[in-house]
Amino acid sequence: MKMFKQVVAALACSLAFGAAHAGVITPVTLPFDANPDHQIVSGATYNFSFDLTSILASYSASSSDILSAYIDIYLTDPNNGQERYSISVGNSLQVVTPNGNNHVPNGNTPKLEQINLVAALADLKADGILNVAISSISGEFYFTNAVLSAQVDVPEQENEVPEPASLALLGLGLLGMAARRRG
Ligand SMILES: [Ca+2]
Ligand SMILES: [Ca+2]
Repeated sequence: MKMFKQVVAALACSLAFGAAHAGVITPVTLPFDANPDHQIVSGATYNFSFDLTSILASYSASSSDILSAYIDIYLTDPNNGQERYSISVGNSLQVVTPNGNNHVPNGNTPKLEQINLVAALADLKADGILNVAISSISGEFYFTNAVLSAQVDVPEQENEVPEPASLALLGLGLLGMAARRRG
């Protein structure tokens, strides 16, 4: 029985060592493109989502972490005129509404609205999905595309070959056990 406990202790030590890997910080960029560009008229809302699991299949809130993230949203106003918009990120956890009455410069040169995720970061972390809603308060404009950029801490593969260090620890444990049996 004592010997059994020592073997278990040696194994537990080995396994604990193997599981203590730091994750890998992975920069991720996830594009979303409206093709053709999507016109958002006065009073209308355009909804879309980013889904990190589409490019990080192993992502889960319990095993991964998102250290930081931001989204770039590109808008154009080829029909010109004044317009005001509101962008809701993470189901209204963050809402951005610029000042002024001409939120998108007239013409085909895109306006970049960059939103650093703060309150909405938890929403993205929860399941890897982030909802974005672009609403026109007044006037019309076009949504062209958006990009999610994130620093994700993903775990290493679980089915990797045991590390030499783990095997060495296991070996030491077994040697120690053998020594005790002799002594
Ligand atoms: Ca316009
Ligand atoms: Ca405009």
